[in-house]
Formats: sequence, structure tokens, C-alpha cells
Amino acid sequence: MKERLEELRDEALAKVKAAEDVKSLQEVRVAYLGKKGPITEVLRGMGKLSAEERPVIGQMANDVRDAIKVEVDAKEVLLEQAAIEQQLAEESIDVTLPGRPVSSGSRHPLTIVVEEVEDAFLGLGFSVAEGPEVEVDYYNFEALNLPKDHPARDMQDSFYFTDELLLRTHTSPVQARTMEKHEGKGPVKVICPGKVFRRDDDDATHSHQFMQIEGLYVDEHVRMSDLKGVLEQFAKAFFGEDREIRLRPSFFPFTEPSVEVDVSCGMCAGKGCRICKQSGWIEVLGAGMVHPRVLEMSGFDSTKYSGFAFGMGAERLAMLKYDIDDIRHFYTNDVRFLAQFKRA
Ligand code: FA5
Repeated sequence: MKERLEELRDEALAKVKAAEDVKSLQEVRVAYLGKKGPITEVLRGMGKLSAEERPVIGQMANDVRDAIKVEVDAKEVLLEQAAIEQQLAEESIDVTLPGRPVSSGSRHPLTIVVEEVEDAFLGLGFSVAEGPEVEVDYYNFEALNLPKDHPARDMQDSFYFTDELLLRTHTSPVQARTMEKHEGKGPVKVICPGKVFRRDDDDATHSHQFMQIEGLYVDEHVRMSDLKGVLEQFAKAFFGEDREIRLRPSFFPFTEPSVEVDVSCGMCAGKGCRICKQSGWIEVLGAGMVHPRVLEMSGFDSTKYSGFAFGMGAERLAMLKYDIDDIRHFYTNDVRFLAQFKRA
């Protein structure tokens, strides 16, 4: 029995020494120290031994088991350490290799344009106001001097949810809402960017959904010359110092007088070309002096207060500034188109 135990110890220690990885070491541990191993078997057979032999062999079996366990544990630490070192060596990062480029997004050209327009007007003392895209008939039309059945409602074909609820057709309802909030006291000086919706057929210059930027200035003694001065400042800030504007008579039910505003063509410096249809000018927005009835309906005394308002299409501004030939590019989200816009 003694010899058998010594044999087992030598055999196990040799296998521990020979184990080259954690897995084969684990096999040695299970084989010699496990419940079904030979040492456990020796201990089970102790009953057959004489009373004198039993403590001696028992002590020896325990010593052999402890000796094997000490060696297995020590080798396990070594092998684990070696495994980690090998893994580190294999997975080491070569910091000199060129990295994979991370492609980053860019802001949508309409966002850029709206922010540029906002910057230009914030510099002139305007603040930004917002209103709902789903609008009630009253603010979209009636408060803007467009009663039900007014023929000018046909100028903006609308998407209705009910008789009273529609997708706003322009940002002018924000004018009425903002004036109402001021409870008849000026000054009111805001720009209102936002999405608008019309039942227009989509083509290169028209979209059924587009963005407008409304402007409103109401105070005592606001005059048409203030409108012209502000728009001139804006055109130079947005398009460039060399650009001029001109005002042409027009009609909007909520302004009187009303004008269309043209900017001198940047392509030909006003000489006339294909882009400006040989006129030297490009239309960019509608504007006018706020109609006294609109002022009154929103709670302002029209004998004391006057104001101007304007509304421009953000896509049209972007098309002019960046020379884009089709409005649909803004909505088809082709990244090759979108990636070209980085704010200067
Ligand atoms: C209006 O919507 C008025 N509310 C503007 C206004 C405000 C006038 C305040 C006076 C005072 P108009 O329908 O012309 O006006 O639209 C204004 C601008 O929106 C146009 O100059 C054009 O740039 C843009 N626009 C109009 N329809 C479309 C469309 N279907 N697609 C893209 N842009 C459009």
C-alpha cells in the first residue's frame, strides 16, 4: 500500500511537471485528486488494514494528496500567467497602423440655412418664436384677414383634418399667436422658422412640404423704409455684401401695402442670365406692412402701432445660395448630396 501511494505520487508529480496548459493540468487534478481517483480508492480500502497500519497509511495518503495538490496549484498559477502573457502578445495593438476613418454626419442644408437666417436676424435684435404645425383655421386664415370663403384662400391649397383643423400653409399664423401673447403692447420683434404644407404638385421648385421663415416687427412708427432696411441688411449678411434688393408691388390679404422682394442675381451680378431668366433679379420672399385689421384682431391699436412682416422659403434661399437645381434633393436624403454641406 505504501509503495502504491509513493508510485501514485511520483506518477502524478511527473504529469504535473509535463502539463503544458491549464486544460491538461485540470485533467491531472481530476484524475488523481477527484472522488473517483486512486488516492480516494486507497482511503476507501483502509477498512481492510490492520489497526496499526491504518493510521500510518491514512497519514501517508493524506500527505501524498496534499503534496500533489500543492504542486497542481502552483503549476496552475504559472500556466495561467503564461496563458495571459501569450494572449497579450498575440493581441498586441500596433499603434503605428493607420486607423479606419470614422465617417461623421453633417447638418442638413436646411438646418444650416435656417441657423444662418436666425443669426442674421438675432444680430438685428429679433428673437425666435415657434408655433404648431397642426393649426386651427382661425390662426392660419381668419386672424390674418382671410375670412371663410375669401378667394385668396385658394392661393394656399390646404391639407385639412376637419373643417377647423389643418396643416399650416405658412408660418404667418405664428405672427397672430405672438401678437396675441403681447396683449396689445409693443415692440414685437420675432422671426418664426418652421415646416409648412400645401397641396402643391411637387416639381423642381415646389414641394408639398417646405420650410418658411416668417419675420414680424410691430412697434410705434414702424415704416416701409424699416422693412426695406432690414431686408437689405439680411440679403447682404446672407448672400454677400455685393447683393441688392428691390421691392415689387404684390398682394397678401394680411399686409397692406404688400410686396414681393427680389435679390440681385449672384450668377450674373444683375446683368441677366439663364438663372434669373435674363431679368437680373430673383424673387425670394413676400412681405408688407401688417394690415390694420390684423393688428386689431390680435389686440393692437392700429392708430398707435404699425408693423412689417415677411415670409421666405428656406429651400429657395438654400437653392440660390448653394446653386441647387432641384428642391427635391432636400427631401430624398441622398448622403452624397447631404455630405457636401458644412457650415462655413
Ligand atoms: C406666404 O406664404 C406669405 N405668408 C408670406 C408673407 C408673410 C407675406 C408675411 C407677407 C407677410 P407665399 O405663398 O408667396 O407667401 O410663400 C412665401 C415663400 O414660400 C415663397 O416666396 C417661396 O419662397 C416659398 N414657397 C411657396 N410655395 C412653395 C412650395 N410649394 N415649395 C417651396 N417653397 C415654396
